Amino acid sequence: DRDDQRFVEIIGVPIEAGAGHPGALMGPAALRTAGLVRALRELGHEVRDLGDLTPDPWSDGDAATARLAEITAWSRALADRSYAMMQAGGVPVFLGGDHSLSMGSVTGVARHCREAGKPLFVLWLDAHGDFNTPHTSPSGNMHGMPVALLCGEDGFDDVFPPEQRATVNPAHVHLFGIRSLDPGERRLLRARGVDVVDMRLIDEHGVGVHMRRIIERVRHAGGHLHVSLDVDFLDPAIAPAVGTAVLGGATYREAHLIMEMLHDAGVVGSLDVVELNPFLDERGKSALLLVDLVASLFGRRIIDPAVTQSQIGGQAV
Ligand code: B3U
Ligand code: MN
Ligand code: MN
Repeated sequence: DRDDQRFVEIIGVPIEAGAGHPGALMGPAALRTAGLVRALRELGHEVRDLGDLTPDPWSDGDAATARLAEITAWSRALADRSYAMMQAGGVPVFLGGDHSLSMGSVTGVARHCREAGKPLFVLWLDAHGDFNTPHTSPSGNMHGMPVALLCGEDGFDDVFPPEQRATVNPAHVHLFGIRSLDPGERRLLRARGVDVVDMRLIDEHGVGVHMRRIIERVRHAGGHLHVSLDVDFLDPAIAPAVGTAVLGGATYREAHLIMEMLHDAGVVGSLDVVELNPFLDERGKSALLLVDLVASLFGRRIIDPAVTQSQIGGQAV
């Protein structure tokens, strides 16, 4: 019996049009095969799997136009669904699919938070900043742009109609695990005052210091924290199932510690798990690791601590 049981609603978003490599559309299926629903139920949570989202049909044209039309269709459908899931009072979990899906998931969450008068904070666990715009992107891939869209940057006018738009304050965004930025997005991140916890900071201070700082800020504001977990946040040695692997990622133990601290703080209200490309996995190990990390985020622990934070002089989180 635990006092932290939640109502968790899961939805698959099998989109890969935002990525440079095909395969991410198999992500939701692989996460289900790896036992995501079972792991959450074993922790005592009430879990409802809504299946996969289906967007309205989109019109095609040349390749680039078709890709934009497809991402637009998914984003609009997901923003409405995400809002509805928030209104239902549970913790929505969005299974990707490439990271462009966060344009929809976070927009729906932001609309709910705006109406509820709750400050929204975003923790973006990623190797990349995902702060390119159509003007700065070297690749044109939209999975490298969702944070810029969410922060209201120019160049995304056609993705959402005005009545569906809901943005995030760039000063409430925490990028974490960053080790690859393009020149244009680096300039924009600085200009907008986004907090970037890069690998240099993590190596020097450890993940705990920065997680405590972020958690404290959200708690002090009485805020909602949306966590967006890109598989490439993790080191490719432990999570090879990504199209855009970058050396020097988070270790197994850093990643679990982050999830455990987030759970104990009780601030996480919504989650994306994105960029899993099962076609590139090794015997399902990345999918299985992600399920274990989500389980840590939802309360799985090695043993209930006998020594409390105050006994070791740690800062309460
Ligand atoms: N910053 C590069 C690479 C990239 C961003 N996100 C991913 N890759 N997954 C870009 O294309 O915008
Ligand atoms: Mn990434
Ligand atoms: Mn990403």
